[in-house]
Amino acid sequence: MISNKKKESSKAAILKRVKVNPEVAVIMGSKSDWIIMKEATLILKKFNVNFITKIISAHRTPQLMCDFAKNAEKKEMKIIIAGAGGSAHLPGMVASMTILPVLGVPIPTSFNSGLDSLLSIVQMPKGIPVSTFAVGKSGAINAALNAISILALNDVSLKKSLTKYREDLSNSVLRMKIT
Ligand code: AIR
Repeated sequence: MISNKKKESSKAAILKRVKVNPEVAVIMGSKSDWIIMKEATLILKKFNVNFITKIISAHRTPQLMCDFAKNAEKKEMKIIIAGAGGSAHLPGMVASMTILPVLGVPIPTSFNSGLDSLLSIVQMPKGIPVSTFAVGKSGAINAALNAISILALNDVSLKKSLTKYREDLSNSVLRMKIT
């Protein structure tokens, strides 16, 4: 027989664990992508969404990529944000090994400002989707906001925060003045 006190503490522990578990993974092909991908993490922090960050290169650490993608769901991840530049195969390859939503962020490169990254991520053949965002910081920010809107489907407080964020965005435009 478990006492009420014990019941309460085990309940609290489960709630705490659920809250602590990272729901979003922010992965990238190289440390050089961090300057862009950091923007996604700043948004996630702003909304109090727990996340992990990891450097995974599709062609330099293929085994790590497979292990990560195959275990992400078991680790209770809900969304993967993946940034890569050049021949940016990381988001597509990860998407091929998990049914979690993969949000791809094309990293700017010296080739046409990152057109190579954009096309590599956006041109997935049918069957394995990768949601693709703008090249660079806007893309990283929007990928995080999109992750939040997906999580908000089952999270009332996140939905409220997102609504407030949109209101603030509108107000910032209404306050704009041309002097
Ligand atoms: N990259 C790394 N492994 C696979 C890919 N596509 C990308 C990184 C980075 C670019 O190659 O995402 O944008 C250059 O990486 P580095 O390490 O040379 O700076």
